Amino acid sequence: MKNKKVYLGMTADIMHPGLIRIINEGTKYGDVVVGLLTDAAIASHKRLPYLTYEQRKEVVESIKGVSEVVAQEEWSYVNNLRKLRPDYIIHGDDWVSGPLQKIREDVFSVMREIGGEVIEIPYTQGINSTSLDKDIKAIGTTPDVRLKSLRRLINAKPVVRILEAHDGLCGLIIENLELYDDSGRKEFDGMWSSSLTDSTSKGKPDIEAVDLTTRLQDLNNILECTTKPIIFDGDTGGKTEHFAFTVRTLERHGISAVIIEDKIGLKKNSLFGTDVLQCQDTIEGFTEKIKVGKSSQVTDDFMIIARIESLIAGKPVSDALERGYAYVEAGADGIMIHSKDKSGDDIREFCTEFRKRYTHIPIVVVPTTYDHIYEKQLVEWGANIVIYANHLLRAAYPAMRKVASKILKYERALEVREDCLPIKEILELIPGTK
Ligand code: SPV
Ligand code: MG
Repeated sequence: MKNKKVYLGMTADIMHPGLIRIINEGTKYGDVVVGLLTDAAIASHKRLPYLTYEQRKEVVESIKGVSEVVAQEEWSYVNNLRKLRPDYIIHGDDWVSGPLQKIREDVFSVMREIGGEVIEIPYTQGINSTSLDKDIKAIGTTPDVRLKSLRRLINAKPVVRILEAHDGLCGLIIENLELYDDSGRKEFDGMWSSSLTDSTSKGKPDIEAVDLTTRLQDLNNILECTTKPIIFDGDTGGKTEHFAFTVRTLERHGISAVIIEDKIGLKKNSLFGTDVLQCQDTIEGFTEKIKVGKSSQVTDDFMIIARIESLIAGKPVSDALERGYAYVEAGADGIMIHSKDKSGDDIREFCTEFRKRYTHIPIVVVPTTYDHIYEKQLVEWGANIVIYANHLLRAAYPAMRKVASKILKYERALEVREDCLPIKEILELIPGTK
């Protein structure tokens, strides 16, 4: 007689005795089939696992008692259970209450439908993926793991949400902030190292006057206290010959991507649009820069993203598309389309057209002026990465100015007490301060 089939769903990022116990329990009932959650399934509800799917699969396949590993492509068990029709599913009893309750209800109903049984075993207190998740964060990351994580996120999530960071504190907000609502868990996926905010925070104009070495010093503070991926604003990329070195330097630091814009001459911030002289490079000139960059990178995972400034320069969407196609053909790993138009119409038109030709090349958008458009809409148009390019600095400056003016006005600090983080909280903000 055929053995009974036992289904176990797991992430298996970190092996711990709780998982081994559940597998051992499973073997008592039949052949254990592990439904290993893919990156995409996990990213919909939790941070991306440390190990890739293939790495986790290799580990789980080698565990005694595991007969087979199959991919579970969704957070919900339902589709796999219907497909595999196991006799049993085993799960820790931690799902009886809390956020997994709905998952449990669905599992019970499918198992009833297919005539199987749900077995709940006592949850292993103290050792579970969530508590280990915190420990692994404390260990930090390596440049290699961080660098790779952006491509993994693009593949795993409908939208990769990036926020500007110009110092370690911004980095910590982006690293740690999470929000739960009806749609599940939300977080920022990574950081944008912006030329505008990097320059402004140093009291310098955004004209490539702050050199790479200086920008890397501050970026290093962010790297020290975070693990999420970083996209570096490379301005024009500088001279083509210099860009080759920039790429290697960024890679060595574990930066995931550089975005360079197709402008030449003295760079001015794009949001000036045609109010200042902005000179676009020729297609030939810029594709050459992309090619040189691509041939100088050491890893396979680093991304060079080409930023199209046609709309900023007042040119039509057709010009932007022509450039986009040429940049992709030259080897760009993604396209950033920028605009200062408030409607978002030109971005929608570009994305929709571009997607007809290239279904998978990542599109990056920066909704600074068209800020009424929701991420969901941007994704529907075809965007993969949304960068909130300057918001933390724009938030900090008025808050600091307000406090400074009030102290001047009242000639004491009592009136700003409410505007400031309480002393107790600032002392507790960074672990290890006490
Ligand atoms: C930056 O953040 O520096 C950018 C985006 O390049 S923008 O300021 O809109 O040009
Ligand atoms: Mg910039």
